[in-house]
Amino acid sequence: MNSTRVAVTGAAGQISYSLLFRLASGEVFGRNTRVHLNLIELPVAVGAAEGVALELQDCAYSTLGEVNCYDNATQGFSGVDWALLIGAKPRGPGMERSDLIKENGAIFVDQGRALIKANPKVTAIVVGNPCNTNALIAMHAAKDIPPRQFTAMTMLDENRARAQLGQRAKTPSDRIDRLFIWGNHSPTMYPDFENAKIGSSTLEEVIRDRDWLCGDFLSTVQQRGAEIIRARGASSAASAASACIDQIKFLNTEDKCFSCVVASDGNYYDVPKGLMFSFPVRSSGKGSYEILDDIDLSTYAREKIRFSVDELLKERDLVRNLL
Ligand code: NAX
Repeated sequence: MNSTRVAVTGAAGQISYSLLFRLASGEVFGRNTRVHLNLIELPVAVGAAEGVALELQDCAYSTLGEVNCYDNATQGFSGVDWALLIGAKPRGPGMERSDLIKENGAIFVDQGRALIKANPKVTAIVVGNPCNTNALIAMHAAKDIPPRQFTAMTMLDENRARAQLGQRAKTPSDRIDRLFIWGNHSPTMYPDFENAKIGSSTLEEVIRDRDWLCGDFLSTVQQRGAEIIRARGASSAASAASACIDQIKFLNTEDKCFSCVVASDGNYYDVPKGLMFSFPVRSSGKGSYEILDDIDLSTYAREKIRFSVDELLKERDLVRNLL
């Protein structure tokens, strides 16, 4: 039997409660891989993480190995193959996005440094918001780990877009190909419907309603997080966990194409070097990927993407002292 070790920060939080059981069950890494879990929490919440560890044991998954709880990232990241950076401070009442960026920045400096203890081939997925900029900070702090081992999550945004388009086209969402999210995991993200396909048709040949695509579709996907907070009184959790599961599976599935926040090297689509940006990627398996370089972007798409570039440049300026 193979084995893999996965660290999860924010292990007592809502997303983790939907994620950990699926990681342990064999669904993600297969029936022949034993999954060891390192649950990392703040000291104040490590007791709750220990409760989750008890429940994990009680599922009697044959694929689950050790479950250990830690109140610090340095111990928690020791030897891990996957680091899922989910824990972050939530935005409090009256708090500006810029305050949140600065407050969470410090957490991701510490966590990036702590990743030195991980397997040198670790794959990091940042979920905690603002996830692009947090990933940028962690990537800079983890000096010995190649930038391409850092990713952040826009898979939830892709799934949201896929679901909306599937409903509108009256087709199963997995028949939609080449649907990718560009940019920041924020309302400036751009879900590129122009390059999407359903079977051999373009999406726009099936959904003959560009006003809807440029209007309600875009705003629904871009504002979905806020809509869920309004309806549920809490941010997306099970759907975020599901997207994180998708991202891990896809990073392990050769040739799978999907949306992923990765470091720009400045060579693709005029995105400045060094930004953590959501691109279409093709998985090379085992946690690795290439950016797809053959997407034709219209003037309309380029303008939308520019907004997100500008927003990420501003976010980078806010945390420049941490880079
Ligand atoms: P919760 O507040 O339920 O849980 C967060 C947990 O993280 C808490 O238990 C807290 O004690 C822990 N934590 C905070 N700082 C930590 C640190 N330095 N080390 C270890 N643990 C720490 O939030 P939850 O709903 O689980 O969401 C977690 C993060 O995901 C938030 O930042 C949220 O904004 C973000 N999201 C990201 C999404 C994405 O698509 N990228 C979508 C969903 C979600 O909004």
